[in-house]
Amino acid sequence: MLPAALLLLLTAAAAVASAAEVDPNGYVIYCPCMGRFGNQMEQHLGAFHFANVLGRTIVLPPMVGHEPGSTIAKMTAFEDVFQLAPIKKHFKSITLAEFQRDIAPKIWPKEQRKAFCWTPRTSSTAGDDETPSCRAKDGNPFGPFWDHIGVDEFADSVFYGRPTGGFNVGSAKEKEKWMTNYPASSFPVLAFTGAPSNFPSQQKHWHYQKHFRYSTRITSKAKSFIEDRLTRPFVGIHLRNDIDWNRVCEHVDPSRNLFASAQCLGEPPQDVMLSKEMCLPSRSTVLDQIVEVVGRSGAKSVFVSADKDHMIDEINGALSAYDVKAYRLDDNDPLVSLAILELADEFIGNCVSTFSSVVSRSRTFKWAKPKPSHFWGYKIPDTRPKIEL
Ligand code: GFB
Repeated sequence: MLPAALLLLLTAAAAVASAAEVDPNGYVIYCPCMGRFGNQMEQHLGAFHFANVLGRTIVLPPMVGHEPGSTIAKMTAFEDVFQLAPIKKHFKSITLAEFQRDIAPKIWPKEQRKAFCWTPRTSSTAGDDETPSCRAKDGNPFGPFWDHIGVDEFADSVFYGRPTGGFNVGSAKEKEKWMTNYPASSFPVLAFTGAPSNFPSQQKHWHYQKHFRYSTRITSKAKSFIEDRLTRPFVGIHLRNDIDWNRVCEHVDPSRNLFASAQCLGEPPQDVMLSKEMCLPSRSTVLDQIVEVVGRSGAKSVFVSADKDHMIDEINGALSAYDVKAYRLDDNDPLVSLAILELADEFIGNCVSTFSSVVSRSRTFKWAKPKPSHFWGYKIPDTRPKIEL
């Protein structure tokens, strides 16, 4: 038996050895405060790029969840959703827990915590003499997010819009603006009230999706479902048909991209124009396309992911001639659904939805051989010369 004093010494030494070192290039932390999972993924792609270019360490942010009936967002640790190893291999990053334990106490004391936002945020209750502020903790999910990070209040606000022109750091000149205005020596932590990235994500950043691999818990649930319930080859489909989606599709303008529609139309949109049918496909479009893809690919089963109506009976009716059946997850877990969809042999998604775009990007970039993705109501234009008979 080791004497207690020696044991204590060894434990302390082990803790010191595993403590994260301070990065002299500084840190980026941000709230992915807009939208739900798909929207947040769009924000991560640009924000991770931003931190990479500045040479700063990314504090891996929790995913912000909105549960029905709750007015307080629920935070899920990044590492409960994604594996850390592939992320750490490609991005200088640190978990929030490590940042809070090892880094924040050394370089981010309360009186030096500055919130970064584009311009001051006004409030309806503010008087004329109120000091301009990011009001970083006002509202949900902002307040719950920074509470979770351990920030009771910010000591000051920094409005980066004018000095930097934004978070595009593609050119040396753009990067230089950030380096000179906000050097790590005086700004060790850039704490953004919203992600330092464009929304939706830019095509040039889509390849980063390959580093976001779902946690072992999510992946093993997905693989078990595929093994136990589905028969390969299988078609995975995403139906976005809850009531909130109707309102989004009212904004369809054929001449412009909407949300994630660059995933099928390109950036800027090419050839095909965005249509209401692509955003909110009719039941007959959904059934016809499933039958078409099943027939062409020889699929033996269909996995349906939906936020509201899975249409299982209708799909089974349409596929009765093929002896192919449709299946869904009993608990409708969105993350397990995404993991199944990215493993499907064929995928039909919603071109406008960022939930679908997580899948289509994963399918294109995650595997050695890209997997095909199709979209409701979208037909690739036939540019082959017509042969007159
Ligand atoms: O992921 P998301 O940002 O994509 O938000 P969109 C949609 C959310 O709806 C998902 C749920 O994160 C899920 O919580 N959801 C959607 C699903 N499809 C499915 C599904 O197939 N299965 C399950 N289980 N859940 C945008 C929002 O949605 O829609 C915007 O992010 C806004 O903030 C707009 O609300 C109306 O791009 O599809």
